[in-house]
Amino acid sequence: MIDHSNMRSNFFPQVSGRQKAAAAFFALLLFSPACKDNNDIPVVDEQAYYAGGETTVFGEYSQVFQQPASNLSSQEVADHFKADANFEAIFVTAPATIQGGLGPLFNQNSCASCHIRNGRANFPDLPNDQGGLLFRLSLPGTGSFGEPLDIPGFGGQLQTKAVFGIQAEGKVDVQFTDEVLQFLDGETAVLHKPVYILTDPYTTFPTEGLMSPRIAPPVFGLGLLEAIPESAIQMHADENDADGDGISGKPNYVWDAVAQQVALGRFGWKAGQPTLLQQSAAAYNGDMGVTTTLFPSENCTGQPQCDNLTDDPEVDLETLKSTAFYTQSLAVPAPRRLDDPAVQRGKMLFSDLQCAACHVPSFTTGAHPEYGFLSNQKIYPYTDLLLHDMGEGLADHRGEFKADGREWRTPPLWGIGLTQTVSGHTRFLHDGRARNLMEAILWHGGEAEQARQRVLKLSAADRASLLAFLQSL
Ligand code: HEC
Ligand code: HEC
Ligand SMILES: [Ca+2]
Ligand SMILES: [Ca+2]
Ligand SMILES: [Ca+2]
Repeated sequence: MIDHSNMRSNFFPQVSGRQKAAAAFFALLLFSPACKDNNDIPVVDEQAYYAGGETTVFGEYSQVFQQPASNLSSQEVADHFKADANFEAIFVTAPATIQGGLGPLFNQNSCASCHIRNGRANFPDLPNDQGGLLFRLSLPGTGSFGEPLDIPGFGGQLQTKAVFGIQAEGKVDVQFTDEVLQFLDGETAVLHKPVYILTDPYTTFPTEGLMSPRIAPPVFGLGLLEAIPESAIQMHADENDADGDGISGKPNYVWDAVAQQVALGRFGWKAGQPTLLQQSAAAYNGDMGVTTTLFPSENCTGQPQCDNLTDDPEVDLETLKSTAFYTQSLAVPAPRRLDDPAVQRGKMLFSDLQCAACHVPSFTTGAHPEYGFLSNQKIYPYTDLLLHDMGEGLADHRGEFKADGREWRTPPLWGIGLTQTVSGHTRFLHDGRARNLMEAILWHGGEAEQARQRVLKLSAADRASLLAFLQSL
């Protein structure tokens, strides 16, 4: 649960104009070379402290991803805390008067047990693993809307747990191979490449079956991402790389089960979900075995071990909407130390190295269809919400609507510097393979290969500055 002591403070970083000028002067003095546009004294964009616009909260503590947006009305605050209880609610096997309906197949029994403190899940090799790494499944090919094809007997997701009397679908073992990389200055980094092996399948798993590993990502700020106008996202798309910079982001278009039509995908590591309502309903169904009005069939329909009946929704529409509201009404944490010379240097490198071409620093939200507090906010998410070919090293070789087996959605970077504080680990990327921020960068390939090559050529001081910038977010 949320601990409300001491952290709803709304302090604005106390930096005097003179301190800022001094910091800027030092930045210039110490770090002049290389950056093209370094002739001006770097100016701190004060507005960038409000990474989530008026929703922003300030502070650096382990519950900082669990705060309600700062601009909620008192009614919305009350709704948020009701929604918080849904996100935390632990489901149990039916029949039960409250929170019944877990399974028959599931990965976890509550939203919060994967999205721990609303941050990212632990990788399975960490001691307190709670199953927050799950596997999407499909057969090669696509359905009529471009959706992945279910595997008979397994569906679209591997559930590693089951209620009494039913067999879990299987388990996954992970093994690593190491690759050593060298920076131009001779320093080395080791990339830890996971290989996943399905074990104990309850029935034969087809040899052509595809598996895509996905770690639970942070869930704050998502209402704001939902409110970015589609046209603003499309503006950054450049599917055929017309401008020749080597980067060709493309939007995903996915099935919207409420609107019954194709819609822009925004959520999930391949942007496979169009709205937070649908993402939440899919999570209830796939991750917890809990049916809703949106997805009323149990996740093991079609399996010989299930009754194949469509039962009453185990969560009603009001609760589903409320759970989605939780992820819509969380605050974005403010960046820190933006006036630190190393952070400023890192920020310049971030754009010079081409990171900002995909991790687009800023957007202004449009009118959110339901919640005014998300509308017209200048935000700093560092994502374009587009799909990019990230090369063979990160490929899962499994498509999802318009995303192919090498493409991933640029993840937002806001709050990434708080990962250690919130989660007690620093595992990154779609399956949590990277053990720190530098490894995450060095895994980049494909459209980001040029950016990666530039990072390998940086001096140790510049590498530290780039990391200092990421840590400030
Ligand atoms: C078994 C672990 C697990 C459980 C339980 C779980 N999630 Fe997730 N969640 C994930 C994973 C993994 C992803 C990424 C999915 C993908 O890429 O397809 C995700 C993605 C999301 C996202 C999208 C985040 C983004 O940045 O795009 C939201 C929102 C979300 N989950 C909400 C929920 C809610 C609400 C619940 C409970 C009803 C829930 N989750 C339960 C693992 C879990
Ligand atoms: C071509 C687009 C592109 C470029 C250029 C790019 N990134 Fe990324 N970045 C991505 C995508 C896509 C992912 C997710 C990949 C995955 O999870 O497999 C990612 C992931 C990350 C992550 C991990 C995020 C998380 O939530 O786990 C960090 C950190 C990051 N990028 C930083 C950088 C930095 C620093 C640079 C510049 C040196 C950069 N990126 C350049 C697209 C890009
Ligand atoms: Ca159920
Ligand atoms: Ca399944
Ligand atoms: Ca381009």
